[in-house]
Amino acid sequence: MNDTPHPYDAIIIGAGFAGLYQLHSLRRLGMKVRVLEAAQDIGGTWFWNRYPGARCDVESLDYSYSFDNALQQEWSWSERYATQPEILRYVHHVADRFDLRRDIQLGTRVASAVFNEATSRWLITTQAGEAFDAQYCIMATGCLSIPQAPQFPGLENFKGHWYHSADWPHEGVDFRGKRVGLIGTGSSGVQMTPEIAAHADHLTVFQRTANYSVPAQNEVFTPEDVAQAKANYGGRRARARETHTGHYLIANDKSAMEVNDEERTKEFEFRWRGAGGGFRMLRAFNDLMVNKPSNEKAGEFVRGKIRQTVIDPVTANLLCPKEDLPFGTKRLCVDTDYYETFNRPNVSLVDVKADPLVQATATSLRTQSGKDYPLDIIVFATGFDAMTGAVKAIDVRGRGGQRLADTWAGGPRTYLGLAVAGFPNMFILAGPGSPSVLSNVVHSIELHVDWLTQCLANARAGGVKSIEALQSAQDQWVEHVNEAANRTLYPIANSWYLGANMPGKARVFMPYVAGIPAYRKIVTEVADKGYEGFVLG
Ligand code: N01
Repeated sequence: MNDTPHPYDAIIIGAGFAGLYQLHSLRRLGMKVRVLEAAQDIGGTWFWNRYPGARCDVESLDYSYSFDNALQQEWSWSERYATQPEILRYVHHVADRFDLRRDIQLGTRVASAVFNEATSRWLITTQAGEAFDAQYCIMATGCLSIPQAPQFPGLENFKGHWYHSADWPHEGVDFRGKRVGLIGTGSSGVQMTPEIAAHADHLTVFQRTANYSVPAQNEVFTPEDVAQAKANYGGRRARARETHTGHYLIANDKSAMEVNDEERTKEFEFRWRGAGGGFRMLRAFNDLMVNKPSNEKAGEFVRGKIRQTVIDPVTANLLCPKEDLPFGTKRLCVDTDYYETFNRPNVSLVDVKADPLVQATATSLRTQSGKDYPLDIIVFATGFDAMTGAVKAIDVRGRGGQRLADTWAGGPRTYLGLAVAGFPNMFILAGPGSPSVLSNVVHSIELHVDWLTQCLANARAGGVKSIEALQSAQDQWVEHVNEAANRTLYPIANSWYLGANMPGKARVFMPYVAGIPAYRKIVTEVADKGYEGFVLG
């Protein structure tokens, strides 16, 4: 253990999109800042998730920083939906351009963060025992950073190889000549399926819940596309800021029930074939996520597409999401040739809801009924301890030694998704209680970083040493977040938005569903009223 902790104004935990922009912003205030990053390089999510086919489901022109016009003018995206390597190159470009690396410490996993009430400062200690003393502790730890995989007994004896989508070998995996089993049909599994199928001898997809997937309609940008996008970038960003999710898209302001069948199908077709992408599909009508009959129309449309695409009717039926899973209430998947892949002779689909996977043997995965699936490679695309996992993995202790993990045992409780009562001078970027994963998360990150940077600048100017959310303000916010969610269909699904994918995790809808403009208005008013709901000490 280091006796004299290194003193900083702020420690930022995580060097993904949020951590990098927060570092840049606080540096501009003249603060002494250090970023601690567990991985061996920067990039956060985009460092870890390098599985075949990994790409963002938000368009590259939106999924990028807007804070610096020169940056967005000099960087050229090559595709509508960028691949993981391209996004990682962009992150590196940003780090180099703004000379961020000198304040980032890689390979450094934070073990604990303890608040000192006498000094109003945080003692942040790494797993290696290095200690940092900082006025502010900023969690830029990401919403999807702690991989989650079923603990199959016998996996340790499996003679082949197994991988998780979020911890993928840097050298890649050679699937040629191999029998591959893929568990999970969320965004990661859906993206990987066509890529693995193209190389493996045989791919078995183990599906527990059929989810909805819509085509990305990805395209390679021509030089003219890029020039045009750059010429209109200001307008694009301005429009994106005002949409519900912070994306540049056209939201239809009609209900799916106020139009006739022909008009409804035309709109869905336009979004399926032309516009593409999940967020555009969710905005095909203004009530898809709040009105069951409207939602069901979207669900039926996708099921129709699956039945048209997949030749074998049994497989098609199995791939069709059931009616008890409303459209879009689990994160809508965005794919390229996912359903088409099940027409390949080397791909099979297994229903592991009917007959769950229960164990691994030396050479296979075995289901409850005793059926063995012989495999050379197992791929887990089984998701994450989302939204709270990375924060709770750190032993965070606030006022009176209270542990954040205990405070959040019944689900995350925040004020504005930014701060937690009892944990002064600690902030969370794009975490639970904010639009976060329901939005263009880079936009949400910028919103949070800009708000927090201004808050800390004001605190410094006013001689404020401690900023703490009031318990009453937090309670009201949590209630508001829940009410907003309960007005939608989202809570019906057993999704990771609710923590339902994690055994034993409290079932609480974690992101704020009312949209970016509404959220921005609230946080702006809070600041304008002298940080209402916070105690400035
Ligand atoms: O994880 P998931 P993900 N036996 O939790 C199944 C973002 N993302 O990594 O639904 C069998 O969505 C589980 O089944 P069920 C995006 O926000 C974005 O795919 O729980 N199956 C489910 O099918 C996304 O939502 C991009 O019944 C088991 C799957 O594993 C989030 O990350 C790309 C099982 C997990 O799906 C997470 O996506 C990738 C078991 N024991 C990710 N346990 C893009 O931008 C779990 N499952 C495109």
